[in-house]
Amino acid sequence: MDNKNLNKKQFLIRNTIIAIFGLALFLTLAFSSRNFNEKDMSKESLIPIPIQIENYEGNFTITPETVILISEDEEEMRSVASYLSEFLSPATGFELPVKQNSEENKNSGNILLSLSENSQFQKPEAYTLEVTVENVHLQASTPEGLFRGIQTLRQLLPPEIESDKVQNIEWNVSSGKIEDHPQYSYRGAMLDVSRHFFSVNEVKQYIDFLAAYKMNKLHLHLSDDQGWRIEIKKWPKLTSIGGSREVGDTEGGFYTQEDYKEIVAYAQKHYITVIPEIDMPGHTNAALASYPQLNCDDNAPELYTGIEVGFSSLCVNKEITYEFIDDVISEIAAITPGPYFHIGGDESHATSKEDYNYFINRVQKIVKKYDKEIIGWDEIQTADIEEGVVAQFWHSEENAIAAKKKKAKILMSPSKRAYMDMQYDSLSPLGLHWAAYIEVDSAYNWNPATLVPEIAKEDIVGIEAPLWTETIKDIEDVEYMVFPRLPGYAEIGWSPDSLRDWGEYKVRLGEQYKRFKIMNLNFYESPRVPWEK
Ligand code: TNX
Repeated sequence: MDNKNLNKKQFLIRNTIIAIFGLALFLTLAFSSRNFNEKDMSKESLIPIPIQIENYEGNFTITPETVILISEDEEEMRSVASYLSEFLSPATGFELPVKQNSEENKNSGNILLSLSENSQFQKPEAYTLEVTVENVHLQASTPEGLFRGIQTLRQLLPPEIESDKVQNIEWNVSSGKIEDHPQYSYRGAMLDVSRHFFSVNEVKQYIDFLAAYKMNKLHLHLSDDQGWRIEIKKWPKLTSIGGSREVGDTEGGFYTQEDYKEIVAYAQKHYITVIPEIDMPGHTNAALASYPQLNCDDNAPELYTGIEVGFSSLCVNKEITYEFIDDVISEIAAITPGPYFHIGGDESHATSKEDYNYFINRVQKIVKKYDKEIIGWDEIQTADIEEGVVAQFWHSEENAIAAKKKKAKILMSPSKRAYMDMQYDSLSPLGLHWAAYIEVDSAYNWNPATLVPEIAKEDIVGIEAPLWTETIKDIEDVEYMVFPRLPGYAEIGWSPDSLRDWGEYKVRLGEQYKRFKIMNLNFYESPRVPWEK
């Protein structure tokens, strides 16, 4: 072999090696840049965090050609699918049609919503969301489960999806499979419309907030010392007098029964149950001011627009009191499809213990007569409450434990953790602080099943975060108190405790910054959250 040949061979080998390395480098770069553009489903900042996420390769993209397919052509399925189509429309500018699934529709690019009898969907709100490069498949055993899953799909889309104006971006969804269901069946928030009145539209916005985080109960505090907010046809002065003012002596307001039905229907569309509360026997100055005969001395007090509590009481020993309550419960029960009626029962400091228990026992029978289940603040346990009554723990562990012994179910609303009217810190411009300052970490970092050692997960129906409104005047104020604590309460109610960790959650919450901005929320930019600006 001469030198020339050797050189030629070496030259070939060298070139082959260079070519192999070059190709490897090219493939690595191509692959990693593809990964760079692609989203990884398990890294998405979902709230509440789903039980299980499996990553697939690639993205699904919603285009103007995407069709929303439904497995059965029936009314509720159409309504859930239309909800999705209407939700996607403003930001994408697409009018995605809803069609029944059939062979000819099976080409790719579509979103399929289907009902399945599969055993993994035993809970009505359970869902599976599978996203491949070709399509999106959302499955549940009920339309309610599909609705919850749609909220997950919503968070998998870019934050611009929350915009009400057309955004020219690619509507990519990372692919993978999510299997999910809630820990507690009751996940809610309360809105006090008595201290300050909130319009039907404002209540609808509140419902939108709950629905986005898979909450399913809206508790409306409809009466208190400062205002009676729901029309009762047999007792019209409750609203004409009792509803006329609010805290600060500004103009009040009330819901006609038609307004209330509109709220209930809107909530139903979002798979949210409305729970009406008429607070009694205390917190009743507005009713007492409207009808002299409800007072033991037949003298109506003045309307009250301050923020003290615990000074008023219905006259427990007058029969007219129970006729009044019967009318109120009967009219409200008739327009409330949900199973619950909340009788309040808190802070009745102007009622003797004996009178209080007698009163609660009688009212309990009236609520049952109208086929509703009772919820009351934890004090109601001092009466002879029946098995299955829901005691809402807000203040007294002793009451909650006693209620459990009477076979009541416990709804967790600990004021030190879950009261959205508490200030974040001493500088918060809105809110009170009698229970605690509740920063975002303190709101998140607790477990309903271990907070009171004697009360275990099986004793608990769920969690509710109340928003009392002595200092909250309009929806901007509501947003400030609710965001960003509400998503955390939603996660406490939905996600298993084993998946919850403040250090990890605060990053996911921080990732909501752009979304909150696009949603135009007046949220509190807590310094404890690493906002992704
Ligand atoms: C206590 S919590 C109350 C309400 C007040 C609230 C203010 C409860 C059952 N009663 O009447 O609005 O504190 O934080």
